[in-house]
Order: sequence, then structure tokens, then C-alpha cells
Amino acid sequence: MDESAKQLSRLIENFAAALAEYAVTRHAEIDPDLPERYGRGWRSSWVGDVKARLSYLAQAIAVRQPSLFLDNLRWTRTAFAAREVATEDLRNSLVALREVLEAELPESASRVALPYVVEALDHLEQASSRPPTHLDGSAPRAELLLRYLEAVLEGRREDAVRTVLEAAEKGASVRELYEQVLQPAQAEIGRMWHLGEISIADEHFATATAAMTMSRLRAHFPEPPPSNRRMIAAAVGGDLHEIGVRMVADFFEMEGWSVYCIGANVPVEDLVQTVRERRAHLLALSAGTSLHLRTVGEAIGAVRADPACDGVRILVGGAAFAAVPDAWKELGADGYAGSASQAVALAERLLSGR
Ligand code: B12
Repeated sequence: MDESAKQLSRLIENFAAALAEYAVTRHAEIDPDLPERYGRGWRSSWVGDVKARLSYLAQAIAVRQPSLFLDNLRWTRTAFAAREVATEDLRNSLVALREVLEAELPESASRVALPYVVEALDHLEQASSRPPTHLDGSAPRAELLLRYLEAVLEGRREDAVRTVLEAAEKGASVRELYEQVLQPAQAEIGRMWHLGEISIADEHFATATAAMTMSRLRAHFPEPPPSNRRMIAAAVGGDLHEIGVRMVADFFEMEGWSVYCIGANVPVEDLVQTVRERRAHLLALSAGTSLHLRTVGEAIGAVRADPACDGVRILVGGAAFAAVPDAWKELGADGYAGSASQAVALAERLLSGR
């Protein structure tokens, strides 16, 4: 990662609370009706929102991808629209933020940061704001996916789990059930949450059901081929998404690898220590949102800096990379894969030097 981009990214994050306060004050000057329209708590909710936006800006700067900030703005616009918040309010908030960054950041910093905000402002209203569904009637196992999702959304956990287990008993492979049922079901849950169609509680219920289904599918893992490869799978510190990283780990396990999956939210020091102690051939690092991209880069830097970790290959993945699949290069990884099955294929290729 570029050192000056990393420093600016940290600077913005460290001052996000103060910058957000200034930006909200300025927003209310631009639009004096704002407090009245949003009522009690208007200030704290806008400050929270702008603070989050600054964190996304900081991440976009860390990986030097303005499109990432624009992607977050579009994401916010969609979430706002679903909750009847006018895009005009988002635009004014962004205009206020631009002015505050210009006034408060040192000149050398605002020269880098401002184009990100200006580009986002220029393109905010372009492109459809409604994310497409992940349910594709012509996809393999579409009907099973629907039955599983319906049971989850109706709160029938055991029915949901059984639906998938029965398919496994009838011969469906665990790999297919992971990638054709559980993953799109979770993605659809995320889309529905984004659009305000389901609550956080519904998402938590769905995620726990997916985790439970995965655990029960272990009984259906195929006999693995022999392998002497070792891998570690983890999601970086601060990232709470754990299903993806577990899924990746399980795919490697099914290929016979010796797998040490340490799940979500792993601090950098523990990651380095684990790679060192386990003499892993591969480290699979996951990030569920773009809020954790810089940490991915820092974790990779720390592993690379430890001579005892020499030779370990590092793959990155997770929903954070959906909008910036090339960011792995800036972060210093050896590669990126968009799915667990692609991760296995890429790892085999990297380790056999092909
Ligand atoms: C469940 C969930 C949560 C749960 C996670 C709980 C848990 N125990 O895991 C909770 C509630 C904590 C959560 C919180 C947040 N979430 Co969330 N979450 C999800 C959701 C709905 C499902 C995640 C999941 O289980 N996916 C299923 C797995 C199998 O898919 P996957 O992770 O993509 O993994 C596959 C591939 O990506 C790949 N892969 C994954 N890791 C790796 C690693 C390597 C090395 C490789 C090669 C491949 C690879 O292989 C996997 C299998 O094929 C997603 C929606 C989605 N599209 O995924 C949103 C989603 C990821 N979350 C999102 C957001 C915004 C957030 C929050 C910021 C919300 C907020 N404002 O608070 C917070 C961040 C919290 C934090 N600090 O991490 C956004 C991210 C947008 C973005 N691009 O940044 C998403 C996409 C929702 C959406 N549609 O907007 N979330």
C-alpha cells in the first residue's frame, strides 16, 4: 500500500468525528429546514451517517480507488431511497462535506481527497439505484434456494436446514449447496436488508441458520484427496462477517488441505503469529465490507515483514472486493478470487507455480 495514501486514510478516520460535526453544521446552513424535517435526533443521525461516509472515503483513499467511494455513495442513496430520504439531502450533505474537507484538511491532503468527493457528486445520480435480485429462476437449484429462503424468512429454521440436508442426502454435493443455495440466500438477505425490506433481526436469524446448515452439512463432506498443504483462513480485525471465510475454509478442507480457520475479527498480531506457528502455505484473508480494506493491506504488510512467514501465499476475497476486484494488487496480495471454488483453483495454481 502506498504510504502517503495510508497516512491520509488514517488522518481522515482519526478526525472523522470532528469533521462530521462541522459538515452537519454546514449542511444545516445550506438547508435550514433540515432539523425540522428530521425532527429530534436529526443531528446525531446525520453526524453518524457522515462519520461512516468518511470511513468509506478513508478506505477508498487507502486503495486509491475513487470508484469505491462512489460505490458507497450509490449504496447509501439506495438505502436512503428505501427509507424515503431524498437524494437531495444526500447531495447537500456531500456538498457540505466537500467544503469542510477543503477548509479543514492540510492543503496537501485536500488535494488528494477532494477529487474523490467531487467525482462522487458528479456521478451520484447516474445508474440505477436498485440492486438486482440474487434469485435467478434459471440457475441450478433455484427451486431449492427459494424453499430454503422462504423457510428462513418465515422463521422456520429447522425446515430450512432440513431442506438443504435432504438435498445432500439425495446426492447434491456440499460445494453446490454452499454456492448455489447458502451463498445466494445470504446475498439476497443482504439485499433485502439494504432495501429496508427485512430487519437486522431477520438477517441475524438467517445468518445463524446458514451457519447451522453448514455445520450439519459436514457429515456430507466428500472423502478428501491426500494433500500436504496447510492453510489459514481468517477475516481481518474489525470485520464481523464469518460465513464467507468459513465457506472458503471448508472448500479447502474438502480438497484435503489441513485447514486452520480462525473466523472473523482476527487482530493483525494474532494472524502473523498463527501463520508463523502453523507454517502455512496459504493465508486466505477475507473482508466483508470495504471498511476493512486498509486493514487487509496492513495485515498483509505485517505477514510479509516477518521472515518466519517467508513464502506464504496470500489470497484475498469477500464482499469488500466486489466493487474493486483489482484492489488486491494495491494491498500486496498474491491474488483475489470471487468465490470459494475459484479460491481453491487459484491457490493450487499459485502453489504449483503455474
Ligand atoms: C450476515 C451479514 C452481516 C452480519 C455478519 C454476521 C456473521 N456472523 O457473519 C453483520 C450483521 C455483523 C453485518 C454487519 C455489517 N454489514 Co454485512 N452483510 C451480511 C450479509 C447479509 C451476508 C454475509 C454472508 O454471510 N454471505 C455469505 C458468504 C458465503 O458470501 P461471501 O461473504 O461473499 O463469501 C463468498 C465470496 O465472497 C468468497 N470469499 C469470502 N471470503 C473470502 C476470502 C478469500 C481469501 C477468497 C479468495 C474468497 C472469499 O467466497 C465465499 C463463498 O463463495 C451480506 C450480504 C452479502 N452479499 O454477502 C452483508 C454485507 C456484506 N454487509 C454489508 C454492510 C454494509 C455491513 C455493515 C457495514 C452494516 C452497518 N452499517 O453496520 C456492517 C459491518 C460490520 C463489521 N464491522 O464487519 C454490505 C457490504 C457492502 C460493501 N460492499 O461494503 C453487504 C454486502 C450487504 C449489502 N447488500 O449491502 N453484516
